[in-house]
Amino acid sequence: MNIGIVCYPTFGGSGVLATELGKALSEKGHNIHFITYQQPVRLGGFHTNIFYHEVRVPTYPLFDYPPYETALASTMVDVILNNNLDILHVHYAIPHASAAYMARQILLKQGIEIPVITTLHGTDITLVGRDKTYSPVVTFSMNESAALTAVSKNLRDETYKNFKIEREIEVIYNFVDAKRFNKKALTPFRQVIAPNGERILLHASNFRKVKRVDDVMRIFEIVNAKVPSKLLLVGDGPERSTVEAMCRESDACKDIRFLGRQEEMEDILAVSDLFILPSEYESFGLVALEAMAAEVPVISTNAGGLPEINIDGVTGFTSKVGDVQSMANHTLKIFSDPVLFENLKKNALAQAQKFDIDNIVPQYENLYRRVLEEKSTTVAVK
Ligand code: GMT
Repeated sequence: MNIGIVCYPTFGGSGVLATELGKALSEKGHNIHFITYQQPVRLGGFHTNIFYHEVRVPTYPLFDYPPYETALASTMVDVILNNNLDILHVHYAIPHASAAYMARQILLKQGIEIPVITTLHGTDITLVGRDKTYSPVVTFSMNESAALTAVSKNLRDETYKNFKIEREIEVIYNFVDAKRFNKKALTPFRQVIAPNGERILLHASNFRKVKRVDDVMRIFEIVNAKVPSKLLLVGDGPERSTVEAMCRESDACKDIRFLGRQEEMEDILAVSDLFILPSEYESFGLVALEAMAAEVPVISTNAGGLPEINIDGVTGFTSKVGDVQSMANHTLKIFSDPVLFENLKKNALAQAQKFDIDNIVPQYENLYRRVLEEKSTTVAVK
């Protein structure tokens, strides 16, 4: 199949997932056309059947807000025509689903029908999409998609609750390449970070408010006072300076490293003991799944779709949002009980394997085939 994939190219989970999906589909022989404003971060290297089409947004003094959605829809039209795309799969509803709707309408006038699949990832629904400013357009374009998928049951239910959805939302969970993330730790790397055999805690996010990185700091302070430990903070974003200021005031600061954005998460996970994700909301929590694939148990909240991924007492522990004492207690309990720790690691890997790339990518392929079959039936009836 010739498949167009539209996503945000940045470090966010939706872009990562879309990129990994495109790479996996290309390995299965499909031609993948990424349409986005920048080369997706996880794309890397040269792939014979992956193509990247950059959306350029010409500016003009009149434009206080350059019209990205219009540029995107026009680029979609060009890419579909030039490359004979069979299907367009957009990740993150805003503004990708409405731009795809526009491209589809333009092409219908030329007698070309391109089915659009929209995958909802989280904040497009829970934070941004629910805003009245966006809601009518998001609702309309979701309903107009040939298929609508959500990355967890929680996100599906939230979408039904908050929008007037007139069609089925299918759940296709996010995935991980379990083999790739299951790496052996590089001993010298671990020795540099934790020279005296300290425990290593890890958090990775885009440092937005929803991630509650300040709670990571509070959890670490409690743990660090009892167990020699180090904290690695991966990522960057709006809350980073606040958290760095907190760090400066803390006795634990000497044991904390801000690593900034990192591409090789598997190497960092390989030296980590526990992953901390105290988010206010996660539709899924792809980073938690990547941690599990690296046999790193997860201490998280029970918000959103997290309990679907991190099973309390099995792959890690879940607590109420903001309950830093509970998350710290769980961490200390794990560090004091080697049998529990080993079981959690083993279970985390087994859980990640259920979400392995080889199990999930075929679900998208089946969806594409079904949508294309439905399209040909509709055309035949007409
Ligand atoms: O919050 C982020 O990390 C970014 C955001 C995105 O759109 O890239 O992530 C959302 O999509 C990811 C991939 O499906 C999910 O794993 C994250 O849980 C989800 N974030 C939220 O729901 C806050």
